[in-house]
Amino acid sequence: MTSNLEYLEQNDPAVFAALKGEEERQRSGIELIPSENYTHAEVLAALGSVFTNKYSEGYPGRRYYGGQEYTDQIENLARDRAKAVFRCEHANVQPLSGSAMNQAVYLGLLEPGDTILAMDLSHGGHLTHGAPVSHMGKLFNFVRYVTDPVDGSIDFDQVRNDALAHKPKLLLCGYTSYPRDIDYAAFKAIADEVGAITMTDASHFGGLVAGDAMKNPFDFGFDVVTTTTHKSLRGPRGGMVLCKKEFASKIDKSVFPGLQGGPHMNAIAAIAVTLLKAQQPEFKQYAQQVLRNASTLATELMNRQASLVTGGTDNHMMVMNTMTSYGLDGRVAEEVLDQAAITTNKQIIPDDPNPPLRPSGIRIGTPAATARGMVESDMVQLAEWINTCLRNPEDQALLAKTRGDVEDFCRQFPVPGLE
Ligand code: DSN
Repeated sequence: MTSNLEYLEQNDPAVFAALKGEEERQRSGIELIPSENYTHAEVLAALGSVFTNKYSEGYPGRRYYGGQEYTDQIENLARDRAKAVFRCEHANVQPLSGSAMNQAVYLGLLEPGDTILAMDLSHGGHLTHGAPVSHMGKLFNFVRYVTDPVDGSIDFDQVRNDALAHKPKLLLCGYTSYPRDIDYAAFKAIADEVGAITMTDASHFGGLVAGDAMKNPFDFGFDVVTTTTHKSLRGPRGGMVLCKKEFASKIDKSVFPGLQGGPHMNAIAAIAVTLLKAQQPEFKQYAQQVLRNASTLATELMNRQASLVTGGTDNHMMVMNTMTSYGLDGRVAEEVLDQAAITTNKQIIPDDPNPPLRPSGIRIGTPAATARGMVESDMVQLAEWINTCLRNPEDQALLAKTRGDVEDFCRQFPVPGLE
């Protein structure tokens, strides 16, 4: 029988060639962007399934189209598994992305113009946490807290003062580029003092919470947790809003019909699969290994020449100041490492004097490398390559040789979903 991929090869060789090229890129290099990962073969199967053909506006048992007996099963499975994995009362698995899930929370629980207290973009917050260039930054009154210039910790005196002064309706913690864990109890105490809803954007570390390797905000009484499904959770691209029952109806109405139309049922099937995987003992081991690898890589980089924002990591990522470490801006550092088949991403650092496309740092993370089976001893080798390349950015022969070494090394580690 002809497989779907064989049809693609025969009938659209241009797309097929790009797909094969990307497969080989993912196989032969080391993926260190902290928000990327390798998903499971079962997730790829669900994503490429006939669920992509189906419209399912509404929710299980209350749809606007017929033919929903299997989509209802799938969405109920995904919701129930999400509630079990994250120990929460309600789950909405329909958001198409991380931005949509955060927008759904703000638009569902607040009124335009309401105040939200959240982390500043250059200190690690996400665009949807109120960056002035985002629509959310225009629609709501965001007040932004920053981190301590010396140790990178969150200054809770400042957060409390801002909360007392601005009376936010929502207090948001969570990050896209911050290498430390969160003091949920401290955030909750401040929110309670001013009557704010508590929300964590756990997109980066959702998988580490699911795997019990990092703290769960619901254990501290948080109201809402959002997470993308494709980062440390290792699922398809998508988002989830998890919340207490009292917010369930507002959240569901906000996602549909407030913000979105038809959910992507193939992605929801893949989220269900992802959450079954997240309940297995192997996933807990994976989550712990992600943290051990990050800790080792951070230490090994700092033992060489690297300066890391906050002086290390508590989670899966580190933010390297490439200007002070190597005299390179983040764009050049990213390009140098790309030449050696080591993929990172340029990143602004706290109060970065440089613009976002030429920032002062890069982000490095371990979820994808760990998914391939890399362990602490491999992190020592990665640190050595990263340091050597960034010390010698003009040495084309060295970069080419390192690329060969990296590709040989990577052959030992099968890529989930590909092999
Ligand atoms: N793009 C994601 C990240 O890389 O962290 C956040 O949206």
